[in-house]
Amino acid sequence: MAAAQGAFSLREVLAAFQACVTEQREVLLGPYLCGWRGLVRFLNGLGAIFSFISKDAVAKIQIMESYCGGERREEYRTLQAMVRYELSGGLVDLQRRSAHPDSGCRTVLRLHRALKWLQLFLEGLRTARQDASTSAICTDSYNASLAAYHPWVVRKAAAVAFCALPSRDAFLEVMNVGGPEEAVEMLGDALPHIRDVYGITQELYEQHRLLDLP
Ligand code: 1PZ
Repeated sequence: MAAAQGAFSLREVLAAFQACVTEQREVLLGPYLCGWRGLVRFLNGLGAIFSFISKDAVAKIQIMESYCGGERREEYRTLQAMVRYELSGGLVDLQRRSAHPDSGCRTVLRLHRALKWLQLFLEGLRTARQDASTSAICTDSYNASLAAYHPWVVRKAAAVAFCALPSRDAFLEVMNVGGPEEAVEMLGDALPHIRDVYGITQELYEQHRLLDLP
């Protein structure tokens, strides 16, 4: 597999999520987006069949990067600052997409929902038997998370793409972390940080009633 070549390792990608959380339990958008960039790179290495997924993820990452590098970049340093700034400025469409179709709040919400999929998928991968099917793990994690937010046609396309996933051992190998045991150990180290980022974001969005943004 293409992703197995070169020095690119999922270890560094997942480490970005560890770097997200500050001492004040705020989520830094810089490393958050860096983590997503790395995930997309990894996904692209798995084959062209996943490009409809990575295209959408890239579009969302780009929206966020333009805020983070834009005139109001100070307001987009952390997720907490972003929510405060966008809500107080009336920059979020709460009912339907109209004046602010690409708010940071609604864009991050899509990535946040996908992070739940990632968490479940990596947990599944870590704890599954050696001969387990990656596509089954992926399907289960997707059905338990993101699928609820996707229309039928996207769910169908996702189901087809999942069939193209390699076996668990091959998948652990393309992660480029070392042998399967090392990969499993790395996942064990990385997952608490992903759960943490997810949990903080979920709580923030719950508090501000942002979990259903159109
Ligand atoms: C290793 C296998 C990878 C499987 C990834 C599982 C996720 C499947 C998601 C398929 C959806 C892609 C099509 C785009 C859907 C969009 O409509 C939605 C909602 O956005 P809106 O239309 O409201 O603007 N987009 C999303 O839900 C974001 C999906 C991001 C997925 C990122 C996956 C990263 C994978 C990393 C792999 C290690």
